[in-house]
Amino acid sequence: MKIKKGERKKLIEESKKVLKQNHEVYFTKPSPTLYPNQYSWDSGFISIGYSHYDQEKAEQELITLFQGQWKNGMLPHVVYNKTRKTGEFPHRKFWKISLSKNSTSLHTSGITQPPIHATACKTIYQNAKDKERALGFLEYMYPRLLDYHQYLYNYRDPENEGLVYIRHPWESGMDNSPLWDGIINIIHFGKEIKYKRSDTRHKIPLLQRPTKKEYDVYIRLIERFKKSKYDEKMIYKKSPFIVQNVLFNSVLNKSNKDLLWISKKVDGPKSQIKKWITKTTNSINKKLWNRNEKFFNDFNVVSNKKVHGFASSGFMPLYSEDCNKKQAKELVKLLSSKAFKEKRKSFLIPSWDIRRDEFKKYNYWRGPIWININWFISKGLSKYGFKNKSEDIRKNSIELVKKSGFHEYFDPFTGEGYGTKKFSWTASLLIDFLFKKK
Ligand code: 9WN
Repeated sequence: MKIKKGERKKLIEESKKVLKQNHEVYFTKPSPTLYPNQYSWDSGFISIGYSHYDQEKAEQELITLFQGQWKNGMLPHVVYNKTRKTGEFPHRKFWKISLSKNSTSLHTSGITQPPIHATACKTIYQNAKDKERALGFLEYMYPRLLDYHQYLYNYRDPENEGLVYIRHPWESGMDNSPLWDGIINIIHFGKEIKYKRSDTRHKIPLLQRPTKKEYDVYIRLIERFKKSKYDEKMIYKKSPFIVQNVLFNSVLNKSNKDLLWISKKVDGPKSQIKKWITKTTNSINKKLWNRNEKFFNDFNVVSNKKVHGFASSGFMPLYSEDCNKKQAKELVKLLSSKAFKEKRKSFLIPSWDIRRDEFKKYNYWRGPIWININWFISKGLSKYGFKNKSEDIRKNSIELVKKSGFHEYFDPFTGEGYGTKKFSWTASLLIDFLFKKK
Protein backbone atom coordinates (compact mmCIF):
# COMPACT_ATOMS: atom_id res chain seq x y z
CA MET A 1 0.00 0.00 0.00
CA LYS A 2 1.31 3.41 -0.95
CA ILE A 3 0.07 6.49 0.88
CA LYS A 4 -0.48 9.29 -1.60
CA LYS A 5 0.32 12.87 -0.65
CA GLY A 6 -3.29 14.05 -0.78
CA GLU A 7 -4.41 11.05 1.21
CA ARG A 8 -1.81 11.71 3.90
CA LYS A 9 -2.95 15.29 4.22
CA LYS A 10 -6.59 14.23 4.50
CA LEU A 11 -5.83 11.64 7.17
CA ILE A 12 -3.85 14.17 9.19
CA GLU A 13 -6.74 16.64 8.98
CA GLU A 14 -9.23 13.98 10.06
CA SER A 15 -6.99 12.97 12.97
CA LYS A 16 -6.70 16.56 14.13
CA LYS A 17 -10.47 16.84 13.96
CA VAL A 18 -10.89 13.85 16.29
CA LEU A 19 -8.52 15.40 18.82
CA LYS A 20 -10.26 18.74 18.54
CA GLN A 21 -13.65 17.17 19.18
CA ASN A 22 -12.34 15.31 22.22
CA HIS A 23 -10.60 18.34 23.65
CA GLU A 24 -12.01 19.63 26.93
CA VAL A 25 -10.79 22.85 28.53
CA TYR A 26 -7.39 21.61 29.77
CA PHE A 27 -7.05 18.09 28.44
CA THR A 28 -8.24 15.63 25.80
CA LYS A 29 -10.57 12.79 26.67
CA PRO A 30 -9.89 9.39 25.09
CA SER A 31 -13.28 9.31 23.35
CA PRO A 32 -16.42 11.45 23.15
CA THR A 33 -18.70 9.27 25.29
CA LEU A 34 -17.16 6.10 26.68
CA TYR A 35 -14.20 7.81 28.40
CA PRO A 36 -15.09 11.39 29.40
CA ASN A 37 -12.20 11.88 31.88
CA GLN A 38 -8.44 12.18 31.52
CA TYR A 39 -6.51 8.90 31.30
CA SER A 40 -2.81 8.69 32.01
CA TRP A 41 -1.19 6.79 29.15
CA ASP A 42 -3.82 8.07 26.70
CA SER A 43 -2.66 11.60 27.49
CA GLY A 44 0.93 10.53 26.85
CA PHE A 45 -0.01 9.31 23.36
CA ILE A 46 -2.25 12.31 22.75
CA SER A 47 0.52 14.77 23.60
CA ILE A 48 2.83 13.02 21.13
CA GLY A 49 0.23 13.63 18.40
CA TYR A 50 -0.16 17.30 19.36
CA SER A 51 3.62 17.76 19.47
CA HIS A 52 3.62 17.73 15.65
CA TYR A 53 1.37 20.76 15.28
CA ASP A 54 0.37 22.37 18.60
CA GLN A 55 3.15 22.65 21.15
CA GLU A 56 0.98 24.45 23.67
CA LYS A 57 -1.72 21.77 23.71
CA ALA A 58 0.91 19.03 23.93
CA GLU A 59 2.45 20.63 27.02
CA GLN A 60 -0.92 21.47 28.59
CA GLU A 61 -2.09 17.86 28.28
CA LEU A 62 0.68 16.59 30.55
CA ILE A 63 0.71 19.57 32.89
CA THR A 64 -2.99 18.95 33.60
CA LEU A 65 -2.46 15.23 34.07
CA PHE A 66 0.36 15.72 36.57
CA GLN A 67 -1.84 18.03 38.66
CA GLY A 68 -3.43 14.77 39.79
CA GLN A 69 -0.11 13.28 40.97
CA TRP A 70 -0.21 11.91 44.52
CA LYS A 71 2.09 13.04 47.35
CA ASN A 72 4.07 9.79 47.13
CA GLY A 73 4.69 10.36 43.41
CA MET A 74 2.03 8.00 42.04
CA LEU A 75 0.46 9.22 38.82
CA PRO A 76 -3.16 8.03 38.82
CA HIS A 77 -4.62 6.34 35.77
CA VAL A 78 -7.67 8.65 35.75
CA VAL A 79 -7.89 12.32 36.67
CA TYR A 80 -11.57 13.20 36.75
CA ASN A 81 -12.91 16.04 34.67
CA LYS A 82 -12.84 19.17 36.83
CA THR A 83 -15.22 21.16 34.69
CA ARG A 84 -18.22 18.83 34.68
CA LYS A 85 -19.63 15.65 36.19
CA THR A 86 -19.53 12.74 33.78
CA GLY A 87 -21.53 9.79 35.09
CA GLU A 88 -18.80 7.23 34.47
CA PHE A 89 -18.28 4.14 36.61
CA PRO A 90 -16.14 3.84 38.68
CA HIS A 91 -17.20 7.40 39.47
CA ARG A 92 -14.98 9.96 41.15
CA LYS A 93 -16.18 9.23 44.70
CA PHE A 94 -16.07 5.46 44.33
CA TRP A 95 -12.30 5.34 44.79
CA LYS A 96 -12.39 7.09 48.22
CA ILE A 97 -8.80 8.17 47.71
CA SER A 98 -8.93 10.41 50.78
CA LEU A 99 -8.46 7.18 52.78
CA SER A 100 -4.83 7.37 51.69
CA LYS A 101 -2.43 9.76 53.37
CA ASN A 102 -0.76 10.18 50.00
CA SER A 103 -3.71 11.21 47.85
CA THR A 104 -4.36 14.60 46.30
CA SER A 105 -7.28 16.99 46.68
CA LEU A 106 -8.34 16.41 43.06
CA HIS A 107 -10.61 13.51 42.19
CA THR A 108 -8.48 10.69 40.79
CA SER A 109 -8.38 6.92 40.65
CA GLY A 110 -6.12 5.01 43.04
CA ILE A 111 -4.11 3.00 40.51
CA THR A 112 -1.57 3.89 37.82
CA GLN A 113 -0.94 3.04 34.12
CA PRO A 114 2.15 2.45 31.93
CA PRO A 115 4.58 5.37 32.48
CA ILE A 116 5.00 6.72 28.95
CA HIS A 117 5.29 10.34 30.07
CA ALA A 118 9.06 10.97 30.08
CA THR A 119 9.11 9.69 26.50
CA ALA A 120 6.22 12.01 25.63
CA CYS A 121 8.04 14.99 27.21
CA LYS A 122 11.22 14.30 25.24
CA THR A 123 9.17 14.00 22.02
CA ILE A 124 7.42 17.31 22.76
CA TYR A 125 10.80 19.00 23.17
CA GLN A 126 12.21 17.44 20.01
CA ASN A 127 9.23 18.47 17.88
CA ALA A 128 8.88 21.93 19.46
CA LYS A 129 9.22 25.04 17.35
CA ASP A 130 9.76 27.23 20.42
CA LYS A 131 12.71 25.48 22.09
CA GLU A 132 13.05 28.01 24.87
CA ARG A 133 9.47 27.44 25.96
CA ALA A 134 9.94 23.68 25.60
CA LEU A 135 12.98 23.82 27.88
CA GLY A 136 10.85 25.59 30.50
CA PHE A 137 8.33 22.77 30.09
CA LEU A 138 11.04 20.14 30.64
CA GLU A 139 12.25 22.00 33.74
CA TYR A 140 8.70 21.94 35.12
CA MET A 141 8.10 18.28 34.30
CA TYR A 142 11.49 16.83 35.29
CA PRO A 143 11.02 16.69 39.12
CA ARG A 144 7.50 15.35 38.68
CA LEU A 145 8.62 12.60 36.32
CA LEU A 146 11.47 11.74 38.66
CA ASP A 147 9.06 11.49 41.61
CA TYR A 148 6.84 9.18 39.60
CA HIS A 149 9.67 6.83 38.64
CA GLN A 150 10.98 6.97 42.21
CA TYR A 151 7.50 5.96 43.46
CA LEU A 152 7.51 2.98 41.10
CA TYR A 153 10.92 1.75 42.24
CA ASN A 154 10.27 2.50 45.93
CA TYR A 155 6.85 0.94 46.27
CA ARG A 156 6.39 -1.39 43.32
CA ASP A 157 9.79 -3.09 43.49
CA PRO A 158 9.96 -4.11 47.16
CA GLU A 159 12.57 -6.83 46.56
CA ASN A 160 14.77 -4.39 44.63
CA GLU A 161 14.80 -6.51 41.47
CA GLY A 162 14.66 -3.73 38.91
CA LEU A 163 11.17 -4.89 37.93
CA VAL A 164 8.10 -3.04 39.13
CA TYR A 165 4.76 -4.76 39.63
CA ILE A 166 1.22 -3.83 38.67
CA ARG A 167 -1.58 -4.47 41.17
CA HIS A 168 -4.67 -4.25 38.97
CA PRO A 169 -5.38 -5.44 35.38
CA TRP A 170 -6.25 -1.81 34.48
CA GLU A 171 -2.69 -0.84 35.36
CA SER A 172 -1.44 -2.92 32.44
CA GLY A 173 -3.53 -0.86 30.01
CA MET A 174 -4.56 -4.25 28.52
CA ASP A 175 -7.45 -4.80 30.89
CA ASN A 176 -8.92 -8.18 29.97
CA SER A 177 -5.91 -9.76 28.28
CA PRO A 178 -5.99 -13.58 28.56
CA LEU A 179 -2.72 -13.10 30.46
CA TRP A 180 -4.81 -12.52 33.59
CA ASP A 181 -7.24 -15.45 33.13
CA GLY A 182 -5.20 -17.76 35.34
CA ILE A 183 -5.33 -15.24 38.17
CA ILE A 184 -8.89 -14.07 37.69
CA ASN A 185 -10.23 -17.62 37.60
CA ILE A 186 -8.90 -18.48 41.03
CA ILE A 187 -9.78 -15.27 42.85
CA HIS A 188 -12.48 -15.78 45.49
CA PHE A 189 -13.58 -12.67 47.28
CA GLY A 190 -16.61 -13.70 49.30
CA LYS A 191 -19.84 -11.80 49.18
CA GLU A 192 -21.05 -10.04 46.05
CA ILE A 193 -20.59 -6.29 45.61
CA LYS A 194 -23.35 -4.33 43.88
CA TYR A 195 -22.39 -1.77 41.25
CA LYS A 196 -23.67 -0.51 37.91
CA ARG A 197 -21.35 -0.57 34.90
CA SER A 198 -21.42 2.46 32.66
CA ASP A 199 -19.26 1.11 29.81
CA THR A 200 -22.18 -1.00 28.60
CA ARG A 201 -24.40 2.05 27.98
CA HIS A 202 -22.75 3.30 24.82
CA LYS A 203 -24.16 1.05 22.11
CA ILE A 204 -20.98 -0.98 21.98
CA PRO A 205 -21.88 -4.69 21.65
CA LEU A 206 -21.30 -6.39 25.00
CA LEU A 207 -19.18 -9.05 23.31
CA GLN A 208 -16.58 -6.37 22.56
CA ARG A 209 -16.19 -5.43 26.24
CA PRO A 210 -14.95 -7.31 29.36
CA THR A 211 -17.30 -9.84 30.97
CA LYS A 212 -19.18 -9.41 34.26
CA LYS A 213 -16.77 -11.82 35.91
CA GLU A 214 -13.80 -9.72 34.83
CA TYR A 215 -15.52 -6.53 35.97
CA ASP A 216 -16.32 -8.09 39.34
CA VAL A 217 -12.62 -8.69 39.84
CA TYR A 218 -11.71 -5.12 38.79
CA ILE A 219 -14.16 -3.68 41.30
CA ARG A 220 -13.34 -6.08 44.10
CA LEU A 221 -9.64 -5.28 43.81
CA ILE A 222 -10.50 -1.60 44.23
CA GLU A 223 -12.53 -2.47 47.34
CA ARG A 224 -9.43 -4.19 48.71
CA PHE A 225 -7.31 -1.13 48.07
CA LYS A 226 -9.80 0.99 49.99
CA LYS A 227 -9.74 -1.49 52.86
CA SER A 228 -5.93 -1.18 52.93
CA LYS A 229 -6.23 2.62 52.74
CA TYR A 230 -4.08 2.36 49.62
CA ASP A 231 -1.13 1.28 51.77
CA GLU A 232 1.28 -0.23 49.23
CA LYS A 233 2.99 -2.57 51.70
CA MET A 234 -0.30 -4.01 52.84
CA ILE A 235 -1.54 -4.41 49.26
CA TYR A 236 1.70 -6.18 48.29
CA LYS A 237 1.29 -8.62 51.17
CA LYS A 238 -2.37 -9.39 50.68
CA SER A 239 -3.44 -8.84 47.10
CA PRO A 240 -3.99 -11.81 44.76
CA PHE A 241 -2.97 -9.72 41.74
CA ILE A 242 0.73 -8.72 41.80
CA VAL A 243 2.35 -9.05 38.38
CA GLN A 244 5.67 -7.98 36.86
CA ASN A 245 4.36 -7.00 33.45
CA VAL A 246 6.58 -6.90 30.34
CA LEU A 247 4.78 -3.95 28.78
CA PHE A 248 4.81 -1.83 31.93
CA ASN A 249 8.51 -2.44 32.60
CA SER A 250 9.51 -1.85 28.97
CA VAL A 251 7.59 1.43 28.82
CA LEU A 252 9.17 2.40 32.15
CA ASN A 253 12.70 1.63 30.99
CA LYS A 254 12.28 3.54 27.72
CA SER A 255 11.02 6.41 29.87
CA ASN A 256 14.04 6.00 32.18
CA LYS A 257 16.29 6.42 29.15
CA ASP A 258 14.37 9.50 28.04
CA LEU A 259 14.41 10.87 31.59
CA LEU A 260 18.19 10.59 31.55
CA TRP A 261 18.18 12.55 28.28
CA ILE A 262 15.94 15.19 29.91
CA SER A 263 18.16 15.37 33.00
CA LYS A 264 21.06 16.31 30.71
CA LYS A 265 18.96 19.13 29.22
CA VAL A 266 17.85 20.50 32.60
CA ASP A 267 21.07 19.69 34.43
CA GLY A 268 19.43 17.29 36.89
CA PRO A 269 20.94 14.34 38.82
CA LYS A 270 21.69 11.30 36.67
CA SER A 271 23.26 8.51 38.69
CA GLN A 272 20.01 7.07 40.12
CA ILE A 273 18.40 6.99 36.67
CA LYS A 274 21.44 5.20 35.22
CA LYS A 275 21.17 2.55 37.94
CA TRP A 276 17.48 2.00 37.19
CA ILE A 277 18.19 1.58 33.48
CA THR A 278 20.94 -1.03 33.95
CA LYS A 279 19.02 -3.00 36.54
CA THR A 280 15.73 -3.05 34.65
CA THR A 281 17.40 -4.05 31.37
CA ASN A 282 19.16 -6.94 33.11
CA SER A 283 16.05 -8.13 34.88
CA ILE A 284 13.82 -7.96 31.82
CA ASN A 285 16.39 -10.22 30.15
CA LYS A 286 17.00 -12.56 33.04
CA LYS A 287 13.62 -12.94 34.64
CA LEU A 288 11.10 -12.18 31.92
CA TRP A 289 12.78 -13.92 28.94
CA ASN A 290 11.46 -17.43 28.42
CA ARG A 291 14.25 -19.46 26.78
CA ASN A 292 11.97 -22.31 25.78
CA GLU A 293 9.21 -20.24 24.27
CA LYS A 294 11.67 -17.60 23.01
CA PHE A 295 9.37 -14.85 24.17
CA PHE A 296 9.05 -12.36 27.03
CA ASN A 297 6.61 -13.48 29.74
CA ASP A 298 5.02 -11.59 32.62
CA PHE A 299 5.78 -12.91 36.10
CA ASN A 300 3.05 -13.67 38.62
CA VAL A 301 4.62 -12.67 41.94
CA VAL A 302 1.90 -14.31 44.05
CA SER A 303 2.27 -17.80 42.54
CA ASN A 304 5.98 -17.23 41.79
CA LYS A 305 5.45 -18.43 38.20
CA LYS A 306 5.80 -17.12 34.67
CA VAL A 307 2.57 -16.15 32.91
CA HIS A 308 2.48 -18.13 29.66
CA GLY A 309 0.92 -17.30 26.32
CA PHE A 310 1.73 -15.02 23.39
CA ALA A 311 0.30 -11.53 24.04
CA SER A 312 1.38 -8.60 21.87
CA SER A 313 2.91 -7.07 25.03
CA GLY A 314 5.66 -9.72 24.94
CA PHE A 315 7.30 -7.90 22.00
CA MET A 316 7.75 -4.70 24.02
CA PRO A 317 11.47 -5.08 24.88
CA LEU A 318 12.00 -4.26 21.19
CA TYR A 319 10.51 -0.83 21.86
CA SER A 320 12.65 -0.19 24.94
CA GLU A 321 15.72 -1.69 23.20
CA ASP A 322 16.16 -4.03 26.14
CA CYS A 323 16.59 -7.26 24.20
CA ASN A 324 19.71 -8.46 22.38
CA LYS A 325 19.93 -9.06 18.62
CA LYS A 326 19.36 -12.79 18.96
CA GLN A 327 16.21 -12.29 20.99
CA ALA A 328 15.03 -9.64 18.54
CA LYS A 329 15.38 -12.15 15.69
CA GLU A 330 13.35 -14.73 17.59
CA LEU A 331 10.64 -12.14 18.24
CA VAL A 332 10.45 -11.24 14.56
CA LYS A 333 10.17 -14.92 13.68
CA LEU A 334 7.23 -15.28 16.03
CA LEU A 335 5.58 -12.11 14.79
CA SER A 336 5.66 -13.51 11.25
CA SER A 337 4.42 -16.94 12.33
CA LYS A 338 0.90 -18.36 12.45
CA ALA A 339 0.54 -17.16 16.04
CA PHE A 340 0.06 -13.60 14.80
CA LYS A 341 -0.63 -13.79 11.09
CA GLU A 342 -3.13 -16.15 9.53
CA LYS A 343 -2.92 -15.28 5.88
CA ARG A 344 -1.33 -12.73 3.60
CA LYS A 345 -4.32 -10.45 3.77
CA SER A 346 -4.65 -10.31 7.57
CA PHE A 347 -3.43 -7.35 9.64
CA LEU A 348 -0.80 -6.98 12.36
CA ILE A 349 -0.56 -7.15 15.41
CA PRO A 350 -3.34 -9.17 17.07
CA SER A 351 -3.26 -8.68 20.84
CA TRP A 352 -3.31 -12.45 21.47
CA ASP A 353 -2.15 -15.65 19.76
CA ILE A 354 -4.79 -16.29 17.09
CA ARG A 355 -4.51 -20.09 17.39
CA ARG A 356 -5.68 -20.19 21.00
CA ASP A 357 -9.21 -20.76 22.31
CA GLU A 358 -9.12 -17.53 24.34
CA PHE A 359 -8.57 -15.53 21.14
CA LYS A 360 -11.63 -13.44 20.21
CA LYS A 361 -11.18 -11.25 17.18
CA TYR A 362 -13.71 -8.65 18.45
CA ASN A 363 -13.17 -8.71 22.20
CA TYR A 364 -11.07 -5.85 23.54
CA TRP A 365 -7.57 -7.04 24.54
CA ARG A 366 -8.27 -10.70 23.72
CA GLY A 367 -7.47 -10.53 20.02
CA PRO A 368 -8.09 -7.19 18.28
CA ILE A 369 -5.34 -4.90 17.02
CA TRP A 370 -4.62 -1.70 18.96
CA ILE A 371 -2.83 1.20 17.30
CA ASN A 372 -0.70 2.04 20.37
CA ILE A 373 0.79 -1.46 20.47
CA ASN A 374 1.47 -1.27 16.72
CA TRP A 375 3.18 2.08 17.28
CA PHE A 376 5.44 0.68 20.03
CA ILE A 377 6.45 -2.42 18.11
CA SER A 378 6.91 -0.67 14.79
CA LYS A 379 9.30 1.78 16.46
CA GLY A 380 11.17 -1.07 18.16
CA LEU A 381 11.58 -3.13 14.98
CA SER A 382 13.04 -0.17 13.18
CA LYS A 383 15.63 0.33 15.96
CA TYR A 384 16.81 -3.27 15.47
CA GLY A 385 17.10 -2.82 11.72
CA PHE A 386 13.92 -4.68 10.73
CA LYS A 387 12.85 -1.78 8.54
CA ASN A 388 10.46 -3.72 6.29
CA LYS A 389 8.60 -5.34 9.15
CA SER A 390 8.39 -2.00 10.94
CA GLU A 391 7.03 -0.38 7.80
CA ASP A 392 4.48 -3.22 7.35
CA ILE A 393 3.06 -2.47 10.78
CA ARG A 394 3.01 1.28 10.18
CA LYS A 395 1.22 0.80 6.88
CA ASN A 396 -1.20 -1.75 8.35
CA SER A 397 -2.12 0.81 11.02
CA ILE A 398 -2.77 3.54 8.47
CA GLU A 399 -4.76 1.15 6.30
CA LEU A 400 -6.94 0.08 9.22
CA VAL A 401 -7.93 3.67 9.99
CA LYS A 402 -8.42 4.48 6.31
CA LYS A 403 -10.70 1.49 5.96
CA SER A 404 -12.70 1.67 9.20
CA GLY A 405 -12.17 5.05 10.87
CA PHE A 406 -10.71 6.07 14.22
CA HIS A 407 -11.88 3.07 16.18
CA GLU A 408 -10.57 1.91 19.51
CA TYR A 409 -9.54 -1.54 18.19
CA PHE A 410 -9.67 -3.53 14.97
CA ASP A 411 -10.38 -7.02 13.65
CA PRO A 412 -7.06 -8.67 12.64
CA PHE A 413 -8.69 -10.53 9.72
CA THR A 414 -11.17 -8.08 8.19
CA GLY A 415 -9.93 -4.76 9.56
CA GLU A 416 -13.40 -3.97 10.88
CA GLY A 417 -13.40 -1.38 13.67
CA TYR A 418 -14.66 -2.20 17.18
CA GLY A 419 -15.21 -0.50 20.53
CA THR A 420 -15.69 3.22 20.75
CA LYS A 421 -15.39 5.53 17.74
CA LYS A 422 -13.30 8.70 17.39
CA PHE A 423 -10.71 7.32 19.77
CA SER A 424 -8.03 9.88 20.59
CA TRP A 425 -4.89 7.73 20.66
CA THR A 426 -5.79 6.12 17.34
CA ALA A 427 -5.83 9.68 15.94
CA SER A 428 -2.75 11.00 17.72
CA LEU A 429 -0.54 8.03 16.91
CA LEU A 430 -1.73 8.05 13.32
CA ILE A 431 -0.45 11.62 13.17
CA ASP A 432 2.91 10.42 14.49
CA PHE A 433 2.96 7.57 11.95
CA LEU A 434 2.17 9.99 9.13
CA PHE A 435 4.79 12.51 10.25
CA LYS A 436 7.42 9.78 10.27
CA LYS A 437 10.85 11.13 9.37
CA LYS A 438 11.94 10.00 5.93
C1 9WN B 1 -10.12 1.20 32.30
C2 9WN B 1 -9.00 4.80 28.18
C3 9WN B 1 -8.66 3.43 28.72
C4 9WN B 1 -7.27 2.95 28.25
C5 9WN B 1 -7.04 1.48 28.58
C6 9WN B 1 -8.21 0.67 28.01
C7 9WN B 1 -9.52 1.17 28.59
C8 9WN B 1 -10.54 1.48 30.86
C9 9WN B 1 -11.92 0.92 30.63
O1 9WN B 1 -9.68 2.55 28.29
O2 9WN B 1 -9.52 0.93 30.00
O3 9WN B 1 -8.90 1.79 32.60
O4 9WN B 1 -12.85 1.46 31.21
O5 9WN B 1 -12.09 -0.06 29.93
O6 9WN B 1 -8.03 -0.68 28.23
O7 9WN B 1 -5.82 1.05 28.03
O8 9WN B 1 -6.28 3.72 28.85
O9 9WN B 1 -8.85 4.84 26.79
